[in-house]
Amino acid sequence: MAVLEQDVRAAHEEQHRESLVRRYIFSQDHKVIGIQYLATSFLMALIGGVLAMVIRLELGWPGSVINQGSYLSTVTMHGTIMVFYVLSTALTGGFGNYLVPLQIGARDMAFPFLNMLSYWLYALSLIPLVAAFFAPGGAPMSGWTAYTPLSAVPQAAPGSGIGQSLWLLSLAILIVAFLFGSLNVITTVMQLRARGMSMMRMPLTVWGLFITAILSLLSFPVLLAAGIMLLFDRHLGTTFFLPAGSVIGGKVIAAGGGDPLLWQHLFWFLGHPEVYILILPGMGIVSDIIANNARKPVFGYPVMVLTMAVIAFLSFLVWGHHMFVSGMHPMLGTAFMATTLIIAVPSAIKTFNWLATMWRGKIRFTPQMLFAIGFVSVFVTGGLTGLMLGNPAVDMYLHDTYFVVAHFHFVMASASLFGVFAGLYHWFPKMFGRALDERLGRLHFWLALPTTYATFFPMHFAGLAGMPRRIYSTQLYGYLQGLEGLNRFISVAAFVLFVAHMIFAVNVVYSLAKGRRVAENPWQATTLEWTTSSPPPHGNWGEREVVVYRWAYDYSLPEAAQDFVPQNVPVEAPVTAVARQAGGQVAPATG
Ligand code: HEM
Ligand SMILES: [Cu+2]
Repeated sequence: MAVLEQDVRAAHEEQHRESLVRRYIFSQDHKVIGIQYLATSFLMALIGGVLAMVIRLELGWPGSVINQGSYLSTVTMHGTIMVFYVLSTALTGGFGNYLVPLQIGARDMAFPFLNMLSYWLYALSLIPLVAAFFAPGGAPMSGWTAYTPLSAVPQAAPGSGIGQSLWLLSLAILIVAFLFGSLNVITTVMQLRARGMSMMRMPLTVWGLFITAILSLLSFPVLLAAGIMLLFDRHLGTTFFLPAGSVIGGKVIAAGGGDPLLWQHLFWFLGHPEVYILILPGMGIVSDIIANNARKPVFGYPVMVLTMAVIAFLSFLVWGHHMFVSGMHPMLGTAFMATTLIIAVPSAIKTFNWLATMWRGKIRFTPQMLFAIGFVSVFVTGGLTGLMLGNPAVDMYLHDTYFVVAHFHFVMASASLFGVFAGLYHWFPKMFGRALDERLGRLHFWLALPTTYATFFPMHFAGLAGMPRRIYSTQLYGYLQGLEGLNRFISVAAFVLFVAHMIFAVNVVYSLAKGRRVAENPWQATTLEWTTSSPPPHGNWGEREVVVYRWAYDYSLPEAAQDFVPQNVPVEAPVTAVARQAGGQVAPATG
């Protein structure tokens, strides 16, 4: 007996010695991993943001900073970093990890070790990515879409050498991280929901992250396979993407039988679902924040779930709208037009429901609510130009112009970034026990919203005037020279936008140290994460067993004592029990 006890104590002490590293670095706690994902994503956002500033300096003042080659590398790395290493990771890795177990009443993810591995693969993928900047020939120049043959033939451009291989290696590692993460989210939602938490009682945030995980699991392997095939083309002599008789730099390349269009098909088969991977979590987050701040149930909850599922399904059938000018048969173009335009229907229904949720609500204009409303605004703005681009006859003229750049910076870049900010203002208090400063938050929003429009809206005009994307100067062609003023205006707006987002960084540092301390439920919200301490303990719920009795949107029930009833309050409970069960601060009864 004594020996056994000693063993147990020794093991316990060993755990304590390890605990600092185990708890904060190689942690298997979903909350720590979520915060690690968020923090790393923000570090990457800083790099991506600085690259954007370099791009705008060059376009505002042509010839001032970089040459044509490094301009292409800058654009490529900016797009790659922002799409894959900032927005995807912050939303699925960050919020996915932090929120899914807490909102369904689980103690952790289904596979904590796989979860830790997922984060560390992401961290590992950053090494080849950053190394690409320093490779001989520099970073790749083929854009975030890595179109072949530019990305397939090492001698095609300076950045097509080692830089491109490092880029592919990095992305392959990151995709494995995404796949581990998606498997975890799907299994956790299917298997670890608390008693009473039926699927149709889950908050829309969880629905958004769950559907996104399914989407990732089905689409990312295609890009992984394509990336490996491209690495084979580059290093092992295959020619999947290289046609016979290609001439590069005056020399015929020894290659035969491949097709560069194959890459476009494989890339966009992932690529379009990927843009929805970036928007669906935001849609869920924003739905919950709007309900919480309007003090009303989400309008049309089952329809909100259904439309997310429909959007996800349709997103596999539209990839050809990125290839209208690739010489596809007009009948095929028409088919892709039809599927593309049909996606507008569920998107419009969602927008209607967000507005209906706010309609006649007692709206609190907290920073998270402002960013949620901003999300709806920029999403609609970008969605409308999507409808235009979805027509092949229009897209013939607008493809590869700044009009497309405007479209996806509204609907993808700005919308999902606003979703991330809304989520951070909302859940920061849960993560750290202190709220972000509201005045700084409002300043952040009121500076960011107009400058987002001032930056990206004029790009429509540049596009209509024929300005191609990925061009490093307005001085190259006579017909572009009239666009110098417009571009300078865009650049100045972009600099202010950068400053606006820097206010957020200041707010984070300030609030971590000095922010208002909050109890369990500062926003008087209904979902489960607000029924445990801020931050929640390891295991989330202590000794308590979580039981769910109602959906996530019991706001302003006429018979309740206050204007919200948390999900763990029994339906037949007397009103006084509501306050006790809810824990934390409970609002005084209103009217
Ligand atoms: C919800 C979010 C959406 C996101 C995140 C998104 C994202 C994007 C991105 C990133 C591109 C640029 C691809 C590139 O050339 O590099 C793009 C292009 C395009 N988008 Fe969207 N989009 C969204 C919604 C829509 C909608 C609702 C439609 C149509 C109804 C649409 C139609 C198009 C079309 C046709 C193109 C191709 C334009 C071209 O390259 O010429 N998008 N979108
Ligand atoms: Cu698309």
